[in-house]
Amino acid sequence: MKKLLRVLNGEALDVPPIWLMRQAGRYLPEYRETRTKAGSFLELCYTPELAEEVTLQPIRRFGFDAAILFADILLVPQALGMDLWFVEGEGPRLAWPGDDQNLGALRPVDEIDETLGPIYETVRRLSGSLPDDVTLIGFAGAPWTVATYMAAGRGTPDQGPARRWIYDNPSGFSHLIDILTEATIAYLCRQIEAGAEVVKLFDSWAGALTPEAFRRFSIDPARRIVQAIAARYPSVPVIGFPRAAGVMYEEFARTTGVRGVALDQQVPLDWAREALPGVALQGNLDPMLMVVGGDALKDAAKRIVGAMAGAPHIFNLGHGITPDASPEHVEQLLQAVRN
Ligand code: 1CP
Repeated sequence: MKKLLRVLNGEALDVPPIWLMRQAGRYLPEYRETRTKAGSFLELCYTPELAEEVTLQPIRRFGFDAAILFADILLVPQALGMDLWFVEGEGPRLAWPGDDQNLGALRPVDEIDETLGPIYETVRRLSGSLPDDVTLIGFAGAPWTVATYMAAGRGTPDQGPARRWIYDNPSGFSHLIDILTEATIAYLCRQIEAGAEVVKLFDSWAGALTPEAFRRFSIDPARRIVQAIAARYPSVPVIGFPRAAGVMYEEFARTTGVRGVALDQQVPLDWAREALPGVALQGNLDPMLMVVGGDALKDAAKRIVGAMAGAPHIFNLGHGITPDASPEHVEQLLQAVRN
C-alpha cells in the first residue's frame, strides 16, 4: 500500500510521508510559466491538461509522497451560480446572482457538475499519469470556510460578514451550510470516482468560530460529509483541517470520523498525540521556515519528526507554502525529513 494510505490506516512509519499544502503554486518558476500560458488562474483550473501539469510539477521536482489536485475551494460557489473572478495581486471576488445573499437564486446542487466536469477530468488524467507510489489527494473547502467567502464576496481578515450572518439570520445561514454540505459531498464523491485516493476538507477559517458555532458549522457538516463518503467509499480516508481550532481540535477528531487531522503550526505536538488518539496527524511546520531555510528549517523539521516518532504522522506545513518561499528550501526540508 502507498505510504500515505498506510499512515491514514493507523501505521507509524520510520520516515513519514511528506507533501506540502499549496505545493503547486507561485513559488515555482514552472508554475508561473504554465499560469502565464493559461492566461488566468481560473483558465488554469478549468483546463485539464494544464491543471494536470501544475499538479505534477512539484512531484517531478521534489518527489513528494502525495499530489494534490490543482483546483480551488471557490469553484464550488461558482458552480452554484456565483460570479467568481480574481483580481491580480489581491485575490478572489465573488458576487451573488441577482439579489444580495439570496439563496433561492443559487443553482440546484445537482447541476454543479456542469461547471465542475473539467476538474473530474483533471483527476482522471492524474490517476493515470502519477508515479505508482504517489497518492492522489482530492479536496474541497469546508462549508463554513466557503461560506465566509460567499458572505464577504472576498477574503477578509476576520470573516466578519459570515460571523454576523450567523446572528442576523441563523436559519438562513444554516440553510446555506446545508446547501454547501450537499454540494461538497457530491463534488468529493465525483473526485473519488475519477480516481482521488484520499480527500481533504479545508476549513481554513474554523478558528473564527465560537465553540457553539464550531460544533454547528464545522463539526456537524464535516461529520455528514465523512459519513456520506464512508457509506459509498469506505476505503477512502478523509483528512480534516479545522485550522486554528485550538482545543476544539480534540472534539473535531473524536466526533467527525475523519481518519487524518491536519494541524496548524500553533498546535503543540505532544498535546495532539495525547488528545487526538486514533487519527493520523498531519503537520505542522511553520510555513515561514520555507522562506528562511537553513538550520532553523532543519532543526524544526527534525523536532517535528522526533515528536511524532512512533505515531501515524504525515509531514506537512501548518498552512500553505507562500509565494516568497524558495524551492531550494524545499530540497533542504526533504533531506532533513528523509535522512
Ligand atoms: O495567482 C495564482 O496563481 C493563484 C494563487 C492560488 C493557487 C495556487 C489560488 C487563489 N488558489 C490556488 C490553488 C489552491 N487553492 C489549491 C491547490 C494547489 C495546491 O495545494 O498545491 C488548494 C488546495 C487551494 C485551497 C484554497 N483556496 C484554500 C484553503 C487552503 C488555505 O490555503 O487555507 C483557500 C482559503 C482558498 C481561497 C483562495 N484561492 C486563491 C487565493 C489567493 C485564496 C485565498 C484568498 C484570501 O483569503 O484572501
